Amino acid sequence: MTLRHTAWPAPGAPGQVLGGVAIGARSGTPDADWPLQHLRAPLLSAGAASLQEVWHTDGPVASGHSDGVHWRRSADVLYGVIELHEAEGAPTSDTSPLQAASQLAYERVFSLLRAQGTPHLWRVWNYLADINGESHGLERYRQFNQGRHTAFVQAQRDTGGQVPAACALGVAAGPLSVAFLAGTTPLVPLENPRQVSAWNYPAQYGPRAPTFSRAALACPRGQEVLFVSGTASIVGHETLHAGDVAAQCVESVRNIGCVVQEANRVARSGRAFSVEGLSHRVYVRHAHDVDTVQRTLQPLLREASVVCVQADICRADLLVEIESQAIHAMPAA
Ligand code: 3EB
Repeated sequence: MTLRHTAWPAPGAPGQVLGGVAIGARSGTPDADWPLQHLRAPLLSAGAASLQEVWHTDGPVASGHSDGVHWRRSADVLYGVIELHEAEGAPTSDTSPLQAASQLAYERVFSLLRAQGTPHLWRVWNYLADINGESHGLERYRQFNQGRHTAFVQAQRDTGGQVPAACALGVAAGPLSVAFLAGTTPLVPLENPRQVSAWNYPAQYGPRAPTFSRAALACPRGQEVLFVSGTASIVGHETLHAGDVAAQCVESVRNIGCVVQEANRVARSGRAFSVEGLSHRVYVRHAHDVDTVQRTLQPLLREASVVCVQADICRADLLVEIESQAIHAMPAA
């Protein structure tokens, strides 16, 4: 499995495409015939207005559309995307449209993964409109958490411990968009000793805790992949440095460093992961903070690849969130 950044639309790339994400302004590109998540958020990094990140694999692939999920798989890895308009859920008197749509999206993902024999959900990218807005007496991120949690319970999946790495960000408008990587082999979930596990957050952050692990190690054939979830300036369960975007950047990188250290206790490729060796996507709440963010991160992340995107973070007091990943080859057996 490899991940490539390309201009959008992508020139013919070698290897088989599994799927990917297009970040930034839509430019009238015809939809790809492989699953492509559209992250409808401004790209803040210097250069182009849009960027495509594509997962490649070698060997034969199969693809399909199942119940609204567009997917493509190799022998051991499946990438999929589902976009749902909130009206497509089945709200009841005590579930909001967003909650119902979130539950439905995850139910469809889980039934696809069962059918495809790739039950292990490794990494999920969640985007929804107006994440900090309130309706039905609850912040919309918390409604999303309720729907996601219910789907995990109904599929008889763990809601703590063996849960995927993830991120959940707000965009200005558009459908609920969920992309995911899953596989035939279990992930090794990782937690951050400086942070309360998100699946164990106290009720002050909503009636249902978020269902994600701080990071996951997954092993597609011959490789070890580290997915670090969206990571923010949270210590214990509390936000630190409200109002100070530079300090939030430093705290977030410190958290990523701790998770990387946890990964290195169990990694088996023989090569240690490091913060400078990961590639990062940085979500910045206020576009005008991007210079401060880049200036603060540069000495910490050095030569690492960093893509900055404007998006809303799931707590109103968070100004920045960073997610990261790296792929290491396993030594030949
Ligand atoms: C946090 O640590 C910040 O709900 O899937 C980070 C990563 C966050 C994933 C999710 C939320 C999610 O609580 C927010």
